[in-house]
Amino acid sequence: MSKIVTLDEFIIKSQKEITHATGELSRLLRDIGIAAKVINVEVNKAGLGEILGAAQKENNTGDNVQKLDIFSNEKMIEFLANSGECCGIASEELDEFVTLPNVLDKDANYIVVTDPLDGSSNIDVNVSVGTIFGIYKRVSSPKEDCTLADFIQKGCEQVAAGYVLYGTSTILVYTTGNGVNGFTLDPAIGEFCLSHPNIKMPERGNYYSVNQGYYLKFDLEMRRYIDHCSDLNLRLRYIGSMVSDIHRIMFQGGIFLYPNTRKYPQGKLRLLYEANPISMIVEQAGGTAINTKLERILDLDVHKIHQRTTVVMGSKAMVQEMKEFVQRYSAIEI
Ligand code: AHM
Ligand code: MG
Repeated sequence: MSKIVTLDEFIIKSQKEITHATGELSRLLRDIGIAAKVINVEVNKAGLGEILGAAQKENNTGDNVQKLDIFSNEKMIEFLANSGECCGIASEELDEFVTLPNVLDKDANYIVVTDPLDGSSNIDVNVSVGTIFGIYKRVSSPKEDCTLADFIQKGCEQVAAGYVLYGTSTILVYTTGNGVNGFTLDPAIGEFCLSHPNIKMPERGNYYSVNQGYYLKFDLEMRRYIDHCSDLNLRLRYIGSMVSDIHRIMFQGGIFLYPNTRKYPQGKLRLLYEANPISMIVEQAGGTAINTKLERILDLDVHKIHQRTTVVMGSKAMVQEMKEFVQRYSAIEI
């Protein structure tokens, strides 16, 4: 029987392989893993919300059942604040970034960007959701509070990125820029265990993932490309939770698109805490991540925390083919 490798063991082992590693990033990743476990417990009992609420009323505790995305946000902040390695957080649930005070009398050298519960509209109907995170080294002085400059670094400056998918099982996938590994939560021992080492995205796949309900709102070249996917008899899969849709593509190959629409002329997804972390993972697994202007997402300038972007990501050969469609049909439209 092969030995179980837990997330903590894997992080420590990987740290040893990096010369001059200080252990700070490892501690941060470990604490994100703990926050994910706490969020997982709550996500799993989401359907019990009303029952728990009623019980609380009877007990007159005065507690409110929190919305899960707020709960997840608070847990991420709480665990990152305790880690002592994180000086600030930007989150989908916060208008501005928050500054975390130094604990343990040491400088905190990292900032974290996160969508604590992506696709949260799926919760009420028992469909998968996810947590997304990206980690950067701060560029401001460790002696001061973090600044906006720490958060508006390009995605290619991330030192680590990952997601947690709360699906039929709970899986944490992360990269520190040296390949991608996946860890499934074993409920029996309460640990994330290495289940998908060195994930490589297939060059092609049979899936395309896009909200085809917006078809008529897409630009001509995008409509042509989607027609092409349909002509090829590719299977359309769209869960409406980016983490879940991308996770399928990580293993089975395919392409995920969220183009501009009339409602979202810049695209809907957020560059900082959705597109950039997922792009780092996709690229590290051998895939490609660009916007509909065919620019590499990780090279895009970040101007503000809640900036939006269009997204095309997935298997290398399929994204390349999509690029050719855009080049061909946008030329005709001009
Ligand atoms: P959220 O962060 O508010 O949950 O929105 C992000 C989600 C993505 O997970 C998903 O890909 C997309 O929004 C779905 O949007 P739409 O319903 O427009 O297809
Ligand atoms: Mg989101």
